[in-house]
Amino acid sequence: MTKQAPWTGVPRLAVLWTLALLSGVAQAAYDLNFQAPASKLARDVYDMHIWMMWVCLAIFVIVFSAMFYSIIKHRKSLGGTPATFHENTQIEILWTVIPFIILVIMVWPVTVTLLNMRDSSNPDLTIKATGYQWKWGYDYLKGEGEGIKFMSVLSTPQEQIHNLAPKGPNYLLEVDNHLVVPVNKKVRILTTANDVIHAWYVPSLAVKQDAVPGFIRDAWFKADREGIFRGQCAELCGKDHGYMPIVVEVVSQEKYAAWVGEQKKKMAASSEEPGKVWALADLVKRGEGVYGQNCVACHQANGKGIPSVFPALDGSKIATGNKAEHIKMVVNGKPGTAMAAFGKQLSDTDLAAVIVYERNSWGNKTGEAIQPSEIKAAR
Ligand SMILES: [Cu+2]
Repeated sequence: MTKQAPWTGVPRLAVLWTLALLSGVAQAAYDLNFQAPASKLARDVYDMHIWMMWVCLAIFVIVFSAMFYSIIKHRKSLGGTPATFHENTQIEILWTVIPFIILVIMVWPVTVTLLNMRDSSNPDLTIKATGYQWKWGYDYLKGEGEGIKFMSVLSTPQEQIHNLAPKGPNYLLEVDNHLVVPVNKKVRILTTANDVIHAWYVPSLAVKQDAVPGFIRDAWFKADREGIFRGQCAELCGKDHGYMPIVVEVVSQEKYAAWVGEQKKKMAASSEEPGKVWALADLVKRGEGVYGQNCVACHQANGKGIPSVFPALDGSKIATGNKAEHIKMVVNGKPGTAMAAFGKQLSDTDLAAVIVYERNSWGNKTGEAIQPSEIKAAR
C-alpha cells in the first residue's frame, strides 16, 4: 500500500476552490452589486453607494499607508525611539474636524435623496399595495386605470419548489398578474397589510416600504425605462415569506392604455357572473385553479395538508360535512390560526368554485354544487 503524502490533497483542494469561486463570476453582476437602477431616484441611490465606497477606500488607503509607513520607517531596529509627549491640541482638533467635514460631505447628498424619496406629492397614478399571507393585492386608486384591482400570486409551479422539476430562470420571482405601470409617470404606492407586517421592496426602483396592518405608508417611483422589475416581500411575515414576490412591468403609455382597456373589460365580464348558475363540473374546474393559487401551499395538492401543522381537507369534517360550516370557514377564516379570511380576497364565484372543488376532490365526493349567490348570502 502506498502511503499518500499529506500535502497531495492540497492542490486538488485549491483547484476545487478556484472552480467554485469562478462559477460565481457569471452571476457576480447580481450577487455583488446593486441591481441596475430603473429610475432617477434608484440611480441616485446607486451612485451614492458607489461614491461612498470610493470615500471609504480612500480613507482606508490613507490610514493604512500612514500606519504601515510609521511602523516600518520608525521601527526599533532602525533606531526609532518613541516620543513621550502627552496631549496635542492641534492633532486633537484635526482628528475631530476632518472626520466631521467628511461626514457632512457624505450626509448632504443622502439627505437630499431621502427628502426626495419621501416626496410623493402630485403623482400621476396612485396604487394601493396590500400585503396578505402570502400574496399582494393591488388597487388602482387614482389616475388612468382607476378602479382596477387584482391579486398578484406566486406563479412558480409547485414541482419546481419541491425539486420535482428543474428551476426556471425567475424561480420564486414570478407572479400571475404583474403590476403594470406606464413609463415616465410618477407612481405613488400606498402600502398596508391585511394580517401581519409585510414590506413592498423593488430594488431597481429604489422602493422599500413596510406594509403595516391598520396603517397606510407611502413611497413612489418614476421608472425611466420599460422592462420587468422584480422584488420580494422584505419583512419576515410567516411560513411563505419567500413566496410572495413583486413583479412590476413598466410599459409605454400606449401599451398601458391598452392594458387598462383590457382589465376594464375583464372586470365588466366578471361582474356579470353573480346571477349565473354554474354546473358542478365547471365549478370544480375553476376551483382547481383557485385552490392552486390560494390553498395549495398549506393544504397541499393532494389535500393531505402537513401533519400537525396544516389540517388535511381530504376526508375532513369541514370539507365533507355541512356546507354552511365550510363556507363560513373559508369566508371568515379561523382567528388565531394561519387560516385566512378569504372573503376579503376572492370573488363570490371563486369562493363557490374553490369550496366545491374541496368538497369534490381526492376522496371527498359530496356531489353538490354551491352557487355564487349562496356565498353572497352567507357573507
Ligand atoms: Cu410578506
